[in-house]
Amino acid sequence: MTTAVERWVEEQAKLTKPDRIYWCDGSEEEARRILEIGIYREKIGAEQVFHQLNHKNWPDAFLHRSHPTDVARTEHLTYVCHPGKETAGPNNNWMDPVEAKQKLTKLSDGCMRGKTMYVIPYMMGHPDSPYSKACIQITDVSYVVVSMRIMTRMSRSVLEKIGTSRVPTVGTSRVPTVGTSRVPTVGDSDNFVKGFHSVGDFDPNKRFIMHFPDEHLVWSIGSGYGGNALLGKKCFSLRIASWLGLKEGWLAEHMVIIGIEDPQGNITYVAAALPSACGKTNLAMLESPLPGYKVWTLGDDIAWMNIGPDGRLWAINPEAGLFGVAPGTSMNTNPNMIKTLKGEKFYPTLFTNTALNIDTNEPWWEGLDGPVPANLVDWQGKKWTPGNKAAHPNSRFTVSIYDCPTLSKEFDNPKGVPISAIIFGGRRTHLIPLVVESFNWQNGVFSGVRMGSETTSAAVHKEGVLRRDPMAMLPFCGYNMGNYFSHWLNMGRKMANPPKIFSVNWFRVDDDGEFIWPGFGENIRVLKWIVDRVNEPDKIGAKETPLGFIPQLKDLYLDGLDIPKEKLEKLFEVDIKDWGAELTDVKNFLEKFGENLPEEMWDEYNKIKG
Ligand code: GTP
Ligand code: SPV
Ligand code: MN
Repeated sequence: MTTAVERWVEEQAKLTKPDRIYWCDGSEEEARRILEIGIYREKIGAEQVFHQLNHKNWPDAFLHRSHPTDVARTEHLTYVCHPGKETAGPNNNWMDPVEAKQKLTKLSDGCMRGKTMYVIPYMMGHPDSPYSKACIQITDVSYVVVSMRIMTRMSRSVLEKIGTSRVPTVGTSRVPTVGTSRVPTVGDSDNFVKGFHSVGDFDPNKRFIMHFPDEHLVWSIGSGYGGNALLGKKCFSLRIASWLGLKEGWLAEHMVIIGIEDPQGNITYVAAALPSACGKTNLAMLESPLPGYKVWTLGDDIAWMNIGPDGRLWAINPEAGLFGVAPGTSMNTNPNMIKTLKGEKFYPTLFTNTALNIDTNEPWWEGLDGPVPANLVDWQGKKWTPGNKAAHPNSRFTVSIYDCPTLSKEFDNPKGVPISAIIFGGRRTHLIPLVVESFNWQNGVFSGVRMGSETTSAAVHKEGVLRRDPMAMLPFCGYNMGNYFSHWLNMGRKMANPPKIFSVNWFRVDDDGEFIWPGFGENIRVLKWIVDRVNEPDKIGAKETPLGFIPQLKDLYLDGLDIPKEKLEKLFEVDIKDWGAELTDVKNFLEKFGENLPEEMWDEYNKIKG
């Protein structure tokens, strides 16, 4: 008797016509074999392969160069295919599912000819967690297989889980306008998330990342880049999972999870949403310069949050690895990440599109410690000349979270950790204060909704342009964000003890365009204020403003910081008359959601507008 997984794989093979089908077991031995083949291919001059780096300085680390047109997420080619356009909302590209499948079927016909189809069984979340999900991805790229081994819990035992795991309960959500979409009854043995991935011929004109939320299916063709190709990550754990969260009453968010330990040894758990390339990984591994304070890492990109029996919000990180931005990472900015990259617990570590020091055979990127090496090849393997970027600005590493020296001992706790504070933050060079505490849940949800951020190189688009990015989820919410905002409000109502909500901005600049706040490790000073406001609100001061509570300089621990007072004060300026353009921009954005925008958001808007 064939299983549902075997039947699905057979169907995909019939379409894609690979030479071979290989079922991955997720073992280290398997990863070593795949890498060896890639290294051999490099030696004979093939493309899309692996280069072994200096093992002494970077144990078990390999460099991979991607196709030069394929170096970041492509939001304009990413679609969410609900049966109704309204369900996808103005925040998503939409295509009718039938039409989308016809298009993809055509593009996928024979796309794996001459190649191996790898079948990857994996879990998002700890296998014992009630919140985890079993998934299958097929791919024709060995780099994707090795990356998935690092980023997820990949194992044959997942196959046994499929067929016994529970079918998601549907229909508990109280949000009105999703009623048009049909949720198919998923048979028990069919209860797995399906990911179809092929790079096709890398043609950017034939590149699509399509999501079919009701079928728990992602279909991605034409790109081998991270978020486009590692389908457990943004595609499933955010776009599809956010939809499951709406139906089932939980939240899938683009958030860091950390535990902040104070000098008494108490640990307060916090989740923080910042847009792509805006500091999540750095925050997740923060090394505190304040004596007695320590940050424990649970996740750097994605949080799944459920309401526990105690009425609190409990978070798990569904991932098992870190896919982080290389440029700017150093012993100075993020020592724990450098230690993680050099860790030897988990095999292997991958670098993608960094530069290469050809004298020492080490990876290199702008901002790494030490002098610029004399002999570099750039991210495309060409001799580097000063004045050009050596590493691609969105070059990244893929490394196991188990190699992280600050990994929380709760990381593998199937229940997750209880969240006491939620932080929203954007990259804003002007206007937005360093930190603000919201008045209450609804007011905090609005601070997330009106969030803006200047665009980065994590996706293909013009950099540095301000765009609204609610909860850092604009590219990742798998349905109409108007309904997503209602869902957030509903979650607050269902909790006996909801987290406090804060917003932060590390990126305000002075008149010379220099960052005012030192950021990185020093962000612990802001976290300390947040934790104190959560645990001892009467003991620690704050000033009321139209946006929320803001610390005065005396309320922040600033000892040892060498920044003039006038400069620091600039970080907290809130002059509502400067907010005209900002509020107009927020209003224009809110209007896009029409009837789907909850009334409460207009109430909050009007309170600030005054
Ligand atoms: P994704 O992986 O794309 O989701 O990004 P991320 O949010 O994890 O961002 P990451 O921590 O990798 O940081 C991205 C860039 O922001 C890097 O170049 C960092 O050096 C820089 N950065 C991070 N934290 C700070 C900070 O506190 N201050 C300043 N000025 N820059 C920061
Ligand atoms: C992001 O862009 O937010 C990332 C990298 O975390 S990717 O996985 O490619 O989306
Ligand atoms: Mn991210």
